[in-house]
Amino acid sequence: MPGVLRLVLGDQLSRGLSALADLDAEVDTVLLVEAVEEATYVRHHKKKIAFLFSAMRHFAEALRADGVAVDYVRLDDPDNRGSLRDEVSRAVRRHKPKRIILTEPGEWRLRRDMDGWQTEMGLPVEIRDDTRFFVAPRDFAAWAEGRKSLRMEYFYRELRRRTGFLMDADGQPEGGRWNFDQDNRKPLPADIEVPSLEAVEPDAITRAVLDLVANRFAAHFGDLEPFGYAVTAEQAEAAFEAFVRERLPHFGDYQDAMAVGEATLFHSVVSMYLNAGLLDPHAVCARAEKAWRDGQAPLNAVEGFIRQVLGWREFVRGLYWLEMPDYARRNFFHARRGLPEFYWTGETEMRCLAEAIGQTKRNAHAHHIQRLMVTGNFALLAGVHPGAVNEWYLVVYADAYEWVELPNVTGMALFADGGLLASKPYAASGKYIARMSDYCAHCRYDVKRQSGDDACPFNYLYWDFIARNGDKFARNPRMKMILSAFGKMKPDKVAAMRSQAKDFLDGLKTVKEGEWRAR
Ligand code: FAD
Ligand code: DLZ
Ligand code: SF4
Repeated sequence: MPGVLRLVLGDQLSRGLSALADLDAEVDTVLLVEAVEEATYVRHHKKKIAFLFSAMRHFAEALRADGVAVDYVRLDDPDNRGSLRDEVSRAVRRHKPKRIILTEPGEWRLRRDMDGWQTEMGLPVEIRDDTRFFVAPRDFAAWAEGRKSLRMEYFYRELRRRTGFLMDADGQPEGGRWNFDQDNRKPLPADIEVPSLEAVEPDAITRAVLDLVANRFAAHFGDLEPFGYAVTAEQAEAAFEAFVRERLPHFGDYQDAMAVGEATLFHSVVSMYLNAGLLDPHAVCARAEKAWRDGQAPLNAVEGFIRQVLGWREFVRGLYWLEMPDYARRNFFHARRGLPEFYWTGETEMRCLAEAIGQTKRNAHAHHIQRLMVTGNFALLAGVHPGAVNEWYLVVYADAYEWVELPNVTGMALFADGGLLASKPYAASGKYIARMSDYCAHCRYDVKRQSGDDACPFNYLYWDFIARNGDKFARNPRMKMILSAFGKMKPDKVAAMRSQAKDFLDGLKTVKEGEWRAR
């Protein structure tokens, strides 16, 4: 009897996936494909490819152990034609299924491609909602309908009410407030001990994948080894438990802090597991809430964590599907510059950037404030083309898929959507970085100086950015104070900063526009 061919993508490694919901192990086949096209449509970080391939292979093994028929196409299979579409087509010829079932993918380009599959394959293709998220794209669209502006905070409150997370018996937010962000901006005390992340020892499956990636993707960005990420749901759950035990209690307080040599501080480092399906967003929110109810972590930490997963993660996904495909072309400030070469090498005298990029190269991870206020902020101030910035972020992070990467870069870091996601640009001078980190104390530049040889580039670039773009946010009430401070500056001071900004930007070695498109 012909069964169903069920496709599972590399970022859909969940046993509860909608495409597997009514699996009949007697007749159905689950298909997983290592597709060179998925690994190279942007040239993903080596560690990201290794993480996904190893997690895919482990997922396939676990299904097989449960008696499920799995057809797993390896990258080095001589018959592998390299794209998901061609491999599904080939699998249809092998298995002659009655239909194909899959869960909607996380990227628009693939979703559009799938529109043609039914005709091409000549059999029904059923695309199911991705029920691992709290909100379906159509429900987000209904929420957004008719609203003048879309703000995460209101969306988040609705989800708190709907899910009951951190709500009291009277339907009010626990602690009397929806949001404890004000309490979550402490710089790191010098004497605090930061727990280290435990690495998972690569097993035989991971070692084979590491060899494959070393051979096939040697020219891609990033360090492949040491590799210590979790590659199974059980390992990811253990990593999350370690976070709850050791780092969640301080997560809120030091959420925005940065420190030399400290890659992850009190962050969870679970985004790659959540996005690939090894962890379940409902379960991690429930576990974090339990930690608060059991007295293991304070409310500001737990609310902060739940807000990221329930609020931001869902909000950016809703916005992505609402605004695509136009969203990928937004460029509010008409930024044109190529990406500075140091984004690919980490070689810069600016310590904050060297730290964030060096870490990214080693770990395929950097935490939120580094992504937003260091690499993102610099790209915003320097006027780098959003296409080039988006490509970099999509390549370098193990958690990056366009549904989550694009709104964070285009909307949050670059304000390239003109304020759809953020109410004002997250532009900042070196003062912010000095307040939230010890980077400046270890930098050749002087964060207190605004012009002159040793002046921190973030300072004069910031005021040059305000001078260049002030007219574009003149009516934004949240920019009023800055514009007024700028208006009061002495003209010769402004001229000195702008001239230094021009020299600095002219001297930047960049990857030219066009070149990044070809990568
Ligand atoms: P934690 O700080 O411990 O936060 C907990 C979880 O909340 C994360 O694992 C993540 O799932 C979720 N989360 C937190 N902030 C966001 C956010 N703004 N949007 C969506 N989810 C969020 N996150 C990605 O998952 N993929 C990306 O490609 C990505 N690109 C980003 C690019 C820029 C410019 C910025 C500013 C942020 C980006 N983020 C992205 C969001 C955030 O930086 C990462 O989710 C976070 O740093 C991952 O580390 P963590 O697991 O330790 O997070
Ligand atoms: C990111 C990625 C990579 C590197 N490789 C594969 C792959 O070989 N096979 C696969 O099914 N998925 C892969 N992925 C994840 C897909 O790119 C992802 O499913 C889409 O971008 C949609 O989110
Ligand atoms: Fe970065 Fe400026 Fe501080 Fe140096 S002085 S670390 S460039 S903010």
